[in-house]
Amino acid sequence: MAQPLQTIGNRGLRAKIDAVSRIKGFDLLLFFVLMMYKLVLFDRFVKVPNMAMSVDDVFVALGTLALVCFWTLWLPIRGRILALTILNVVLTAIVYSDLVYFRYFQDMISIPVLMQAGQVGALGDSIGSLLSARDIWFFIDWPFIIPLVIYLILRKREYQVQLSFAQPKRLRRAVVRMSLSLIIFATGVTLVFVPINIAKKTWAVGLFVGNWWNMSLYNVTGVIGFHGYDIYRYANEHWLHDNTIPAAAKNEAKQWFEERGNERKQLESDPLFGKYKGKNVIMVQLEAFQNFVIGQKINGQEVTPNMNKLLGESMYFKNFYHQTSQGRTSDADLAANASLQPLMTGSVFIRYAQHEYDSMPSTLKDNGYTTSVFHAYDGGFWNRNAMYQTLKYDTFYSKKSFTIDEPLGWSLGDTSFFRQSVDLMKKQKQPFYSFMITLSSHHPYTLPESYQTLNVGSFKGTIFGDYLEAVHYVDASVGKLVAQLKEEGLWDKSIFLFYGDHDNSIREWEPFETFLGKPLSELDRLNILKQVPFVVHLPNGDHAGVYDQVGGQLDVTPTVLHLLGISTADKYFVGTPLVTEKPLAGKKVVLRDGSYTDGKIFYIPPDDGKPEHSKCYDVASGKLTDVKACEAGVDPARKELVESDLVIQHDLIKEFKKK
Ligand code: GP9
Ligand code: MN
Repeated sequence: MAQPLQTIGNRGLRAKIDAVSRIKGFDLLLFFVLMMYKLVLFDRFVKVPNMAMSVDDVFVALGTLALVCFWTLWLPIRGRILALTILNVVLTAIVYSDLVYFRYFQDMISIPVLMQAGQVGALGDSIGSLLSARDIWFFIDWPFIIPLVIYLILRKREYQVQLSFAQPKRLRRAVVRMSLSLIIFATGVTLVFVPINIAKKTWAVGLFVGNWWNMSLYNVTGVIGFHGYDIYRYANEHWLHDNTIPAAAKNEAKQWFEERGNERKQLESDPLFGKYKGKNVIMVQLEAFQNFVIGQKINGQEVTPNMNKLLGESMYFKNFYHQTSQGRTSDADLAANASLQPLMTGSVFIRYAQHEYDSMPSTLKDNGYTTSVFHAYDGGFWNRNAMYQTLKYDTFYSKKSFTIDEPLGWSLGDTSFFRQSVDLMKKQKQPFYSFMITLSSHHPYTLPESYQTLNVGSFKGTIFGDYLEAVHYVDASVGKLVAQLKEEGLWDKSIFLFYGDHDNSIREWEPFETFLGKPLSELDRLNILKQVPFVVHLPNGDHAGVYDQVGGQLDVTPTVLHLLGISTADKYFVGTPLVTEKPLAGKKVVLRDGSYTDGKIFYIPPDDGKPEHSKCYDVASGKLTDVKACEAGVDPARKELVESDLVIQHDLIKEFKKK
């Protein structure tokens, strides 16, 4: 009897499927091909500049896939097909979630992000706009492989026959499968770890210690490798080590912070405490802006003419230090807004964004302020999306909030950045706290020819000359910012302040000496490297002048809150207010490496840890002096670092506040 056409067709298809599925290792091959295609697709879609997939990245991606699937060979054929399909679905979901998250946050999803309530949820309303029709390419295989797998699994009998081979054959097959799985595992390890180790030793030195952006990790590890590393990183920091600390250590930390709080409490009787109650706070963190350029001229031209003018009506702290470590910009931000010492390794923004902190934005928010932070770069950089939520800003205006109408360097030119930021802040409910982080003067400082308006003479074309040009441009941008704040009527309603985040990483001293016209001693060099300007403009130009008392970034928040009359006695801050009628006696600035200065002496700890190799400078003469003159301050400086680290790493602020 003639069979219906359809059945014949089905039979033909079935026969083909069966034939293909009998090709040894076809399922594994298919898994690799499909997943590689999706990983390449992810890379194409995120398209981070200078991070396109290289040959090494392809090896790493293949290696991570091998490590994810090698164990499926232990399973009988049907189990293996099912496991590979589940892996495909799960990995596709992870890769695609990363893509959607990246489109909003310019970052990868990490464990701290998943644990941070609201971070992924923040996508909520925007989710529609984050999906694109071309995303269908990630799922294009599912309508084929899922029914195929169901079909193959249902064809139980066929496979039962395959599996009912005689006992010795079974053993042999098991041995073959185990060996194959071992080979795949070993290949995976090699493909992943060889290129990563080479990168770690060459162009990505320090990436895994002081990493600055999950995308930079992704650039070396790929998507799957990133998540593997992220799990390891989190487990290592939170579970693998015994993180409990003795109650006595906690009490000591609490006591230390309480004593600091008391010092600030004493200053509440100062006449300046609360003198500017209710004023807006507009604060600028300037990229790589060092103090040595302030007031300097080159070939008769002022390097920072606008700032020099502003200094005439502002408080200028000329012995002010940045206190940053490996976390660079993010460390400066932490120091200035949370008044805690950055960690020795890595960035607190990345490592401990899920912990609790007292901060300028959270304190001001509690006091009725609208709080925002502005930075025209990818929001995921330095893990800002997560950290700014932790610090309790109302709004983070990252690159996507700005129109790139003045493309410059990494992103948007500071002039336009300031203009657009003020346009946003002027609409806010007052009083407000607005924190702006600039970017145009970022290493390597090269500006287009048309932006080079300073005659740097013999420095032309050198990194030092480019730095001076960049600083000159930033100065002009600050000048325009001040003019706009005046036009908008915000100038005298606000405390305006700025400081530099860290040094410019130029380590040849010859151009500095030529520029400053004098040889530089070790102490001079240290001061040049560590000092950044700190300028506070108070309404009506009150208290303008040059102040030589020492201070550092950790003092910024206590200073602002002091002027606004908000007590910080019970806050877990390290710093003390700098703008007081009488400077705090015995004030010391402690730098991350354990060096400290009180303005009279400058202590430098020994490189090799041997106390006899430490150095003590007499600041007035610039000469080395007896180490004994510095001794008394060494332990207190170390203690400040230890207690600050303890509080950050063990989330003690949360614990202390519960009690
Ligand atoms: C980028 C900017 C630069 O967002 O903060 O950071 P840096 O490299 O100076 O630490
Ligand atoms: Mn920086």
